[in-house]
Amino acid sequence: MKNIVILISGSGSNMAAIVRRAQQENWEARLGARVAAVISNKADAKGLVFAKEQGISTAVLDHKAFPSREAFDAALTQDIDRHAPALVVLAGFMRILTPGFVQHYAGRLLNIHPSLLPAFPGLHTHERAIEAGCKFAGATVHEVTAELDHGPILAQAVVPVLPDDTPDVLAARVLTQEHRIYPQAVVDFLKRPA
Ligand code: NHR
Ligand code: GAR
Repeated sequence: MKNIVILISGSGSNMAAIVRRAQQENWEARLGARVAAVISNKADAKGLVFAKEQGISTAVLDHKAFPSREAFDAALTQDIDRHAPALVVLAGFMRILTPGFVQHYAGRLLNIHPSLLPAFPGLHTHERAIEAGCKFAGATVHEVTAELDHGPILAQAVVPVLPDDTPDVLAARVLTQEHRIYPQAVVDFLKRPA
């Protein structure tokens, strides 16, 4: 069985979209894959409730309890590797990961970023896209490398930026597309020849 471990920090709607798609398409039988665990760096992440309801193993690892990024990432690696994952999925995970962590999961670590990379890596992407006068925005699924939001692009979706958009309104429009392309990118990854 290919185990998928999903890391979240917040509402976990991308995680939920992946879990639902796995159920609808019976990934266990059809792809030999399952979402084995959901791990959050925030105890109050809403996504944890959904994951528990689905009977998925959950864990919380508070980054503030660790003296350094390296120490947090080492503990996170231990929690993740309990599940011997074929794939680790960042889904609204808000901590930058150290080069050692990224190296450990090289080739099996995906992220979704709420912009059309290479435009607007980092935070506050919707505000920056509106501020720049962009007519289009979107989301990008990419492989995670040590350089933030710069790994190989696997999928993108485009949405218009409308005249009266606020960052929240644009974020919601982008998020709808994220829920479509992220589960598909995971399927595509799982179907890759070993
Ligand atoms: N780590 C590496 N090495 N490479 C990437 O491409 C990564 C990554 C970790 C997370 C997601 C990313 C995004 O899609 C991601 C990609 C957090 C921050 C950030 O600045 C930036 C980008 C992303 C995630 N985080 C602050 C930090 O100090 C904390 C912000 C907060 O807690 O709200 O880690 O956008
Ligand atoms: C998503 O829009 C995701 O692209 C973005 O946060 C949202 C998480 O929503 N990720 C980042 O900004 C990473 N820095 P979700 O928790 O409902 O999936």
